[in-house]
Amino acid sequence: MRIDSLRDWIELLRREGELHEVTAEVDPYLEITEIVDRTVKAGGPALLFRNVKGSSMPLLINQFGTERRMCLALGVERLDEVGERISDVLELQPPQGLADKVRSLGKLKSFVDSIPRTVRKAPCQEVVVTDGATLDDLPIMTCWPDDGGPYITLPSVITKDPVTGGRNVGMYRLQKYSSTTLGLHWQIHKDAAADWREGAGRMEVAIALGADPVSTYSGSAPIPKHIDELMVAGFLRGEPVDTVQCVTVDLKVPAHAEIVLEGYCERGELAPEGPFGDHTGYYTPVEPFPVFRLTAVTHRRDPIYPSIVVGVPPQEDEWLGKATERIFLPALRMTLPEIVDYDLPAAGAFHNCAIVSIRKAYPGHARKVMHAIWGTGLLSLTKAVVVVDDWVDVHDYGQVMWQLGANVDPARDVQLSEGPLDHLDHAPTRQFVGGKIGFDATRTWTAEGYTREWPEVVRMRDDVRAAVDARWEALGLAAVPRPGAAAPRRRTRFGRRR
Ligand SMILES: Cc1cc2nc3c(=O)[nH]c(=O)nc-3n(C[C@H](O)[C@H](O)[C@H](O)COP(=O)(O)O)c2cc1C
Ligand SMILES: [Mn+2]
Repeated sequence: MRIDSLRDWIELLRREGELHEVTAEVDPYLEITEIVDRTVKAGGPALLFRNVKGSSMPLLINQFGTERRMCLALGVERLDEVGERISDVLELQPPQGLADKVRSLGKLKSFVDSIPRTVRKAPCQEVVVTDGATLDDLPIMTCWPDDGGPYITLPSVITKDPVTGGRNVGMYRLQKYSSTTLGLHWQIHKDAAADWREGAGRMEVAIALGADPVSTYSGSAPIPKHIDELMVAGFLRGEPVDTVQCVTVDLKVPAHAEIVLEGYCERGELAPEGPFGDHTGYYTPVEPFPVFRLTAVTHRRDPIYPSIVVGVPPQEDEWLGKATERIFLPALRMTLPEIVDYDLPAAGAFHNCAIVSIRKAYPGHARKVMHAIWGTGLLSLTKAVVVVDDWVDVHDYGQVMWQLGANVDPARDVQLSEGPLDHLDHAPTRQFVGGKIGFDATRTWTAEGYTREWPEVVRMRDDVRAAVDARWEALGLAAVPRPGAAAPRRRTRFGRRR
């Protein structure tokens, strides 16, 4: 089924038993957060609140809160499938024979077909309000007790590069200052912040709320600046995203969005933004950010408002982050083919830790990979890198701890460095810069100075395992789940069918 809009998506969630509707009145001030926090941590359904105090709009939340729903949104069985489709295109070789040419054309076509279309008439403009446009009709949540105010938490913030004219879509939270102004929390390393720095004077901004789930997701993905997130969304959907020209600004927005906020900010005008209970699990402090001034609100008839809560992990954003981790593995392998797999623990807020398994081929290889991670896109903000051998399951944190404990000599295997850190990281003494640490938990080679014999992992012989397999039922052990392997073997959590 094609999911062109948030409504299609809600229908799909309902049919799949993944949606719970709440008709009782709920308060967008703290109460929804408490309900959602419990629901997310219990692996519960998406929630559609029909009756939000102070607003006539229903509020959708927890749409991405489980692996299954993230897969449903992307139309895949496993998150790795998406990466595989991308690597198909990335690894496109000059075609050899005719059959090869046809196949390559198919792959290229799927790329060309990803380019957003422009439509004249769009659902998101069924209702257009310019005079007297206000944010007061939206059920904007105040998530945590010490938050600086209500925040729009799941927006697609659309801006244009002042030099190239290229579009950017970013998921940046927006603090409600007044009926017509918002704080634009694009952090220093993000693309919209670059759009802001590189120009002068007024900068137009459009904010889409409630786009189709893939377009929404794309705003959270660390896509290189010169690539339009909506094109990536089109590729992931297998269907281009329809866009429409805004009414009061020169920007195009997803045509099927529920609500669009049009406006601008003036370069040079900043206002205090924060505090906000963030995905680090801590409040981020008050800092100056640009001010969005509303010029129009357009929306569908009976719009639905989308929201998300972040806070002490795990939260709903875990699965947006995991989708990104899986989708970007092939791109990472383009420059680092030695990487077998990687894992960014959600509990490490994604940027605090990366576990990487590699096919080690030469002395010092693990350190090369650490430095590469510290030099790649937004991954460069990673604080700790753990490198393990190819057979280790990076998603099995028990196995990773085992390797760290068993293989690391802190006098030899720790690499300290320095570099940029995440905008939200409160640990470094100075904001934005600080230390990096790498752990080489791979087997140490003689060529790396190891003077003893590195021991073998304790593994059962294959013939014994096969014999026990054959006897399992006869031993009356049918009810005991058969372990995948007695010896460490790769088991990809994201490769499991559900
Ligand atoms: C729920 C959620 C909220 C986010 N809030 C912010 C934010 O307020 N500011 C920010 O700079 N990044 C935020 N991010 C991360 C960005 O969306 C992400 O870094 C994305 O790559 C930014 O787009 P860009 O690469 O085009 O700048 C958030 C991500 C998620 C999943
Ligand atoms: Mn971008």
